[in-house]
Amino acid sequence: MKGFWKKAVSIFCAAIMVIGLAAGFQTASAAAKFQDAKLGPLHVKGTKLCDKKGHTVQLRGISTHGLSWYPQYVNDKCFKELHDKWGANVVRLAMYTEEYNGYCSGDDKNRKDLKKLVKKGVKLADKYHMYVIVDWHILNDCSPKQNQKEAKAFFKDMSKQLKGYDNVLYEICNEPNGGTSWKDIKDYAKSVIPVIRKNDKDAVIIVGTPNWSQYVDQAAADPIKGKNIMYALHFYADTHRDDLRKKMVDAIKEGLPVFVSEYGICDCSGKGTVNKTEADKWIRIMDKYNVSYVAWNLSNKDETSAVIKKDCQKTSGFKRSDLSESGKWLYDILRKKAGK
Ligand code: IDC
Repeated sequence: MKGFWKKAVSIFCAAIMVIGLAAGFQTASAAAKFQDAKLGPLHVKGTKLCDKKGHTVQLRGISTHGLSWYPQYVNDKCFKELHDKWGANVVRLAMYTEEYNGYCSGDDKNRKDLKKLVKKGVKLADKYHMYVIVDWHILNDCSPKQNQKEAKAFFKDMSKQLKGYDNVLYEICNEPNGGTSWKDIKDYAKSVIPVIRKNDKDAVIIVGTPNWSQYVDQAAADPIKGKNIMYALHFYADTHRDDLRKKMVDAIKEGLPVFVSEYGICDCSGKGTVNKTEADKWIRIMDKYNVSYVAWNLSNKDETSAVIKKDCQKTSGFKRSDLSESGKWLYDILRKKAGK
């Protein structure tokens, strides 16, 4: 009798384990499917980003550092891991225009290499079911008008080369600054957007706003005509707090589709204290309004915004112990949001 009960109990336990494992597996694969099911062309409806069925989509992911600077992270294993393990559904390819061998300051070979790298990034993102932002990363060149001619040529060629990739969003000027007016940005956007539209009539295009992509109120007061246009708001949680959050919410309430195409949880120098309390306030409010958010930055640079520790030379296969404080925070947030 004793033996019978022992056997019965162990069979029962084994059955429970099998059911548990199957349920766990199902949840994981359901979450993965949920993420992937969102791929396909996106469009903007009101203030929201939507998939082809009209369902609201929230993109959450990470931005590369400057592509010339840290090209090594644009690799197959790393992108696979960002999707499968981190739960990212978007990667931003930040291509500086001026700094560090930027697209406009470097030579012809550099320009060719950068275009190749952008294309590689788009293909890898596509392979691993992620959206991808092609970012014309102006910064030292305060006004997008400074390199407008080069921008037009770049977007003309890239949108032609990337024809047929439904996963591409174009960010046409990272952060206008140095007193650049909304009028100047609008003029620039009006000359660059048609160039992209010629090859990709429906792609979502993100436009930077004055004062390092913070004055979304100015864009809300005078938006650009045309469809599938979103407006960038960038924040660094230890610097930008209630005031900028209010600016974002007010702009959305006025009907502006806002996209947080870059943020950090440290201060605006990309360094300094990691402020998780303020970061979590940002996440809550962005989630509430379904705003997409992309974290700065995928590198091991010695700065708190970098997600990889400075002494880690790996370019994939990251362990938790390889991640910086902001890296661990991001990893946990992205996984949680993706249901992993
Ligand atoms: C910073 C990088 C840093 C680099 C610098 C170049 O983190 O390694 O030396 O650019 O000027 C932005 C910009 C982004 C900045 C980031 C942090 O879009 O390029 O990256 N930041 O300063 N806007 C607000 C903060």
